[in-house]
This record gives sequence, structure tokens and C-alpha cells, in this order.
Amino acid sequence: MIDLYTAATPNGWKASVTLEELGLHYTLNALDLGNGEQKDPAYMQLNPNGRIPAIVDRDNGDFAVFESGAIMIYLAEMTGKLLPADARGRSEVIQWLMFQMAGVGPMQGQAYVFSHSFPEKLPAVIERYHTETRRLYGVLDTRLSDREYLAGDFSIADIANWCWVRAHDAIDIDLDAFPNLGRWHDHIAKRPGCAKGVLIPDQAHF
Ligand SMILES: N[C@@H](CCC(=O)N[C@@H](CS)C(=O)NCC(=O)O)C(=O)O
Repeated sequence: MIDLYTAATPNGWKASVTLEELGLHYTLNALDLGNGEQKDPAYMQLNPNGRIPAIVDRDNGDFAVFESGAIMIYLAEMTGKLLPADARGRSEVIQWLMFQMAGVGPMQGQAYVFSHSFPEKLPAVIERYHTETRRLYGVLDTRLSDREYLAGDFSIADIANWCWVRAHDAIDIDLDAFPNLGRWHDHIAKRPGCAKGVLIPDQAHF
């Protein structure tokens, strides 16, 4: 049994969608980010970064995992699904997972913060993060021009990037400019595990 600590944000969905896609049983602990529950000392024993998501594997000596990408790899390896075992296939998936972790997530996240919640309006900063997010969407669009998924079969790389790309409206990016990305986005949205995972928990916080 897995304990999931999360909130309805792109990084949180990466964990809930992966759990749903893998058909794993888990208990949901929804944290109220507005109330700072992610900084609670007891929670920070599980995630020293004071952010969501985190999981605890009750069947593996209460092993705690933080960082959404590490959670996805842990769950995929635990089940032998959504991440190939061979070195090349596995590397391709991890490359596109890291692309999200180091690129799409941070850039799109900052684009949102500086557009919506930062106390000062800094147009050059907003422009920088929007331009960079669009550039990264362009990389995904090109990658998807001759394939259905980012790396071989549907994988945690698709889940990670999709959980962010689906929030494109929140930073006013229109997917019409990225036709391959738009097709991939709509196709993945129809998967039952993905559709259910993004409703957990049910209140969006971005
Ligand atoms: N690199 C981390 C980022 C986690 C992260 O930034 N989580 C956000 C929600 S998407 C959060 O917990 N924000 C609350 C806060 O910053 O206190 C991961 O991928 O798990």
C-alpha cells in the first residue's frame, strides 16, 4: 500500500496519474498548500524540500520518496511498467522525464508565478519565462512529429510532460501553434488513468 501526499497541481498530478495508470492501491493525503501544510515538520520528515508530492511505501519498510520524477521512477520500477528495462529504452524515457523536470516544469511554473502571483509586475521576466516555455513546447512538438509518444510506448515521460502541458491555459499558451503536441495532449487526456489521476485531489491550486 502506498500513502500519497499531494495537492492538485501539475507536480502533484504526476504522482496521482502514475498511481492510477499503474492500478495501484493508495491512500490519499491532500495537503492544503495555502495553509502551508507542506512545511509541517512531520511532513518534512517525508519530503525535506517542503513541497508536494511525496509517497510512503508501507510495504517496503515505510520507505519515503520525494521529487515527482523520482516517485514516478520508483513506482514504474516497482511494477515493471511505464519504463522499459533495456538500457536504451530506459534512457530515452528518462531523458524526456528529465526534460520535463529541468525544463518544462521550472519554466512554466515561473511563467505562472510571475504572471499571476508575484507581487510586482515584471514584464521582461514574464516574457522570458513565457518565451522559454513556448520554446520547450516547440521541442516537444518536433519530437512528436513522427511518433505517438515521447519515448517508445506510453511511459512516465508522457505522464510527466502531459501533466504540465495540460495546464497551458493557465499561462495563456494556445496549443494550436503546436499541432503535434495538441494531438498527443488530446490523445493522452482520453486515457482513463490520466483522466482520473488529474481529479485527485479535486481542488486545483494553480
Ligand atoms: N521538483 C519538485 C517540485 C515540487 C513543487 O514545486 N511542488 C509545488 C506544487 S507544483 C509545491 O509544493 N508548492 C508549494 C510550496 O512551494 O510551498 C518535484 O518535482 O516534486
